[in-house]
Amino acid sequence: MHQQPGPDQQVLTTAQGLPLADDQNSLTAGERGPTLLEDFALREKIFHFDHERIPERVVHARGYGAHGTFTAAEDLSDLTCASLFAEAGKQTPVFVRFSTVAGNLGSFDLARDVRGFAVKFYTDEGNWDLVGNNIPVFFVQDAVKFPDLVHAVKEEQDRGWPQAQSAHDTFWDFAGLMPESTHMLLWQMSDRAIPRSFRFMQGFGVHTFRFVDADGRSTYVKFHWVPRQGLQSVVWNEAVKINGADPDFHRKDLWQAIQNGDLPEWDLAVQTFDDEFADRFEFDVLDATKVIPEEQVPLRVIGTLRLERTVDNVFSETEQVAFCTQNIVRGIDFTNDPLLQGRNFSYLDTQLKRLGSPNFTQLPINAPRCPVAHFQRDGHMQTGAQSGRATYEPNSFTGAAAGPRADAERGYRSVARHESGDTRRTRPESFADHYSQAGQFWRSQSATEQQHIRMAFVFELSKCEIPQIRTRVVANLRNVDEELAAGVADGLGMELPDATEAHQAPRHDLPESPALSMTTRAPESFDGRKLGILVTDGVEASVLDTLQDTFEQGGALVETIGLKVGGVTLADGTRRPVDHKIDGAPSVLFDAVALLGDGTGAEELAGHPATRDFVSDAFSHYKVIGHLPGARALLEAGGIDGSLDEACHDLGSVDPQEFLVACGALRHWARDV
Ligand code: HDE
Repeated sequence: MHQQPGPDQQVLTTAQGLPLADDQNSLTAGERGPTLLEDFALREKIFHFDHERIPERVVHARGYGAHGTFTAAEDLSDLTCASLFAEAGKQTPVFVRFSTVAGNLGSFDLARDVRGFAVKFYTDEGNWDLVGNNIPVFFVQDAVKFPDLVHAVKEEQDRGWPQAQSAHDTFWDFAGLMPESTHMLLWQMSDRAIPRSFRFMQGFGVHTFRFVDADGRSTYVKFHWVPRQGLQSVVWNEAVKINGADPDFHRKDLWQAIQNGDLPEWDLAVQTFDDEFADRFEFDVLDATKVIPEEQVPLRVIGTLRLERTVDNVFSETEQVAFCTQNIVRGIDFTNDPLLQGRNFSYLDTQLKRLGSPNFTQLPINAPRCPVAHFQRDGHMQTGAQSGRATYEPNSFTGAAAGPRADAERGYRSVARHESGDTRRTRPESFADHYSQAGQFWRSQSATEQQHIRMAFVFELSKCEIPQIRTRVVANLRNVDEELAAGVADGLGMELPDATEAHQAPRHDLPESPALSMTTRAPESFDGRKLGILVTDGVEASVLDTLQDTFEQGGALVETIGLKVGGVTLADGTRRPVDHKIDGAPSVLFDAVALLGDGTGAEELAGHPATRDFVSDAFSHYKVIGHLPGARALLEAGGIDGSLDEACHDLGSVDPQEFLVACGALRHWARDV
């Protein structure tokens, strides 16, 4: 059907700007005749459509981005001359992209996986890309093993599955044969790999970098992003169900939070140290499979990142953003970490493949927000019309015709460092301890965290069809912790194999590092989290309103769920629309739930199979539950009426404010499920 443009509407044109009279019909010879080749409007439209896709990222394909601002906390000139840290309060625009690693662009958000945490700082001296993850260590020590790792975790080539999962033979085959991955496996099997949302996870630069001051003095630095929202994850059974109920759970969460003005924030903190510390530290600071415990080198907060704006166009911004680890600024430099050195090649190379032209730096999302002047010319999709006469230097022209020149004082200088030695392909002996920090991580977890790690190993290895693959991994785990290995072997129903012969004997005396446990950074309140209210006909309007207002004033998001999306009829006869129909909003989508039911309304809802799952899942996922006395039928439907515990609150007697405070607790782990 043809619609004329309204007074404020633009006229539809071709890409050449030609206004179109009709976009409903192609040009044919006669009313029912063949389509004419002459129809340039049809050809142009379909031609462009045919070319809409670009190659997805070979890893981190599925991601979600947002714009924000970084604010420096202090003048850091004692450590670095990077201009973004020059004074307290200095602001730098940023673009952040979060991602999963293994899945394709269209995969689900709650894969058990590492999350990317990539930040592009548009500084006044060029772009700095801090391309990090939500886990501070990595699977392999040398870039040469990265393609093998990724091939192993991606879907298997002879069958094309599994999608976005490490729970299959090839991944665990590789992991078992690469003992250096053991520390990372402990993190990957922890709840960190199933975060509640991007807003509730840490970020890490992983490698050791350098800060460089104005005199060229360098200090080693490790970067950490610490969420002011606290750390929170879901449980595995929940993750599996969220993927079905809402595959876009994480991207929607970030979008909703920003749209609602609940702007997420992270502190940027650093660990800095010198050569003397590096020499005496138990492990090599160039080895990306190791952390430096915060108890040994404490964090220093140097600024805060706030995400403020969702993108206008996901393709132009989130898809076309091109992070490159080689993008650094004056005051920051690399180290010889062999993983980092390899990355510095890979990212630039991959952007050319994805974006098709070396001029990808001119796309608005990638373009620096400071003056850019160089002699790089032409190429596919050149959008700049560079002026002047000389396109080389030195040249003898003067003024604008001469073009730009390097500035020995203001320009970037690499740190002067002394390197020597024979060329060779060997792994340094200082990288040889593959188990000790894995053991330290394990011992630093709470009992609940340990249980989840053990269960994750059992789940993943149960998906491996080849018994020797399971055996090899458990043999490696014996070098981490005997109890862990025995627990996993028991869960798999197998004999405990002999321990793998370690290249370097594991140490079991590294002290616990409480900072490695998520429990030390749990959220302090329900602020920024989501309450799901199951509501039936017959509920008092004032009860629903007070609960909703209390939570919203406490910074929470509230969504209501009923039998029909058209709404419920409250006790006073008024109709109240709800946000979701029960089948479309299982309790896995909420951090806590309230069951507001009454009489026949509650009985009717209780008869629905989705209600049973809503209630029983909320309970078995350790959630705080509020319930009105009239919601008895709902508790019965979920089979939990006989097992209510101290995290199940009777909203007939408990004040909504008290319930809000109770919901602030992460989960009721003590619950017997
Ligand atoms: Fe990446 N990685 N990576 N990686 N990585 C990519 O670049 C690579 C590594 C990380 O949101 C690719 O643009 C190699 C560690 C993030 O756009 C590619 C090695 C860490 C993102 C690439 C690593 C990361 C990527 C794919 C081993 C944490 C997503 C598409 C030497 C510190 C960035 C792209 C975004 C993306 C290569 C290891 C983080 C192919 C060769 C360690 C967050 O260039």
